[in-house]
Parts: sequence; C-alpha cells; structure tokens
Amino acid sequence: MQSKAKILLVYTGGTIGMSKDFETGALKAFDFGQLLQHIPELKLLDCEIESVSFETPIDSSNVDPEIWGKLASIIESNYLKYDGFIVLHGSDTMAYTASALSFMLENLAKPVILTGSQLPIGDLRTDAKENLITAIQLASLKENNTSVIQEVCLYFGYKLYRGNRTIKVSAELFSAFTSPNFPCLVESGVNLKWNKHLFLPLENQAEFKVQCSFDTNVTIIKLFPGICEKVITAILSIPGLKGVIIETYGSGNATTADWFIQLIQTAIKKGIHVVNVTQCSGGSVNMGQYETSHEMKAAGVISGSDITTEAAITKLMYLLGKNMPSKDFKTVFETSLRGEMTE
Ligand code: ASN
Repeated sequence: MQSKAKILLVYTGGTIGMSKDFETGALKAFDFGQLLQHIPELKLLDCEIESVSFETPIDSSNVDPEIWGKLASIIESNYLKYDGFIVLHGSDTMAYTASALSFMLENLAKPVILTGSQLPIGDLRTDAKENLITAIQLASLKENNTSVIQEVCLYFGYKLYRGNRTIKVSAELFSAFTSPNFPCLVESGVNLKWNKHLFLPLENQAEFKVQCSFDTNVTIIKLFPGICEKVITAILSIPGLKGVIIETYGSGNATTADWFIQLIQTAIKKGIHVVNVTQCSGGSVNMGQYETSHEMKAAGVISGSDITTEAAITKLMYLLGKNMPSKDFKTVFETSLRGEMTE
C-alpha cells in the first residue's frame, strides 16, 4: 500500500503572505500562522503537511545567496523525513532561487516546488490558493512509494515548470512565469496533463548533498547599441571579478569593434570567465553562425546555449564556488547539469 505523502511547507515570505500596512498602504509580510488560517482547504488534501517559517518573512527582492543557503539547509536537514518540499516565495526573484536550488541540491530525488502568488492570500481574487493547493498535490504524487517528481520546479498560473528554465514575465498577470525554451512539465486544467517524458531522469542513486558556497564576484553586462568602451573597461577591471555574463543580441552576436574584442580577450587571459547569453527570451546562442560572434568564440567565450540569465548567473556563482581548475570551467559550464540548457 502507498503511504501518505509527507510534505514540508517552507514559508519565506512574498506577496502570498502579505497584508496592507495601515500607515503607508504598502504590502508587507505577515506571519505564517495567519497564512494557514486563510486556507482551510489544506486539511482536505490527501497528505500530511507540516510547515516551517522564516522568523522574519521577506519580500523576495531581499533574497541573496545566504538565504539560498538557509533554504537548502532546511531541505537538507528534513530530507529523509519528508517526501516533498514546497517553498513559498515571492515571485520577483523566484526564478533565481529555483535556479540556485536546482544546482545546490545535488542528486535530488524528491520534489522541491516553489510557488507564491500575485495577490495576497487574504484577497478575494487571490491566485494563492490554486497555486499552493496544486503545488502540494503535485509534490505528493508517488508511484511505488517513490516521488514522481525528482527535481526543483516552479508552479504558477496552472503550470509546473522546470525551475531553472523559468523567467518572470509579468508583474500583472496571474500567469507571471514562462519557460521559453522548455515545455512545462505538468499543465493543470480539468485534469492534470503530465509530460512525464520531460522529467529529469534520476541519473544515479548517489547520496543527496548540498553545496551552499556561491562566489559572488560576478556581474551581468547587457549590451545595447551605444554601450561604450569606458563602461565595459570599468566593469571588466572590477578588482576580484571572476565571471561575467554578457547578454548579447539574437543568436549570441555583439559588436565587432576592435576595442570590444580586445577587452574580452584581455579579460579571458586574466582568468575571468565570460559567458554569452542571448537577450532574446527564446532561442539559443550559436557562436560562429554570424561574423558578429566569430571573434568571441575564438577568444574562448563560453556559450550559454539557451540558458536563461537567471540560471546562468546562479550557475556561474555555483561553479565558481566549487573552486575547480580554470581549464575545466568552460566545459563544465557548457554541460547541462540539471536540465537548465540544451547542450
Ligand atoms: N514583491 C513580491 C515578492 O517578490 C512580489 C510577489 O510575491 N508577487 O516578494
């Protein structure tokens, strides 16, 4: 007989648990006890739910690698006790946290589903209930006493996505997220439509472990027509800089101006890892397809393929945190570690 799934809800903050401050009128986080009172339906679910809450719930704009470490440690210390984990998180930086957790939680074999909402749970028209209830149902699903989902996902607006493939695209719509380069894993309608063939396969049965170290000596440069030499020079001479994501045009193209290519070459020679990610939300970097990316390829720029900027920056900090030999970095970055990019 299948045992009832045990789910741990981890409440970090976000709009889902916010209410209006009487004085300022701004939304601010309130405590978790009140949040659960708003969803009596949780008692009807066929699983056991326990919860932990951050002592001080936060707006997700205040999330940083230390918070990711705190979240990963909560999951690590409860890993054997629960079948799945729901992380209630603000939507603003949810795609970054989903990406970061996907890398940190090594050999994950249980569901970790991030969700939240656009309107507070106490609001009449809230999207919080559907998001939370369906996320819990999906995390509870087991076959042969094993969790069906074994990766970090994000559930929002009737869709379950691979977390590290998501981007937030709307501050207004209930369907706030999309996954431009990878189909959703489950779609919720009258029935749940599972795309099981897309789930991350369990590659090995190696022991679950967590890497919390991130190296934040990184930055992102978004190219635009008119970006000038002194700006890129200043950024690439930041003391201690170890990695940079360059958001290029189209399929990974950039200006062929000599100063630009020379600055990239010098940075790479100094040991800075330079990653090419496209500004387009859909599609992939393909260095060498156009003349405007040929020189970057020759200089040793790393291809981000179809990775999102959110996954690229977290992968960069995570891999730098591993202190691996510099010569291996490009190959490892260009390898899909958790289904975050097409190789
Ligand atoms: N500012 C909120 C947050 O990210 C937005 C939300 O949750 N919808 O914490």
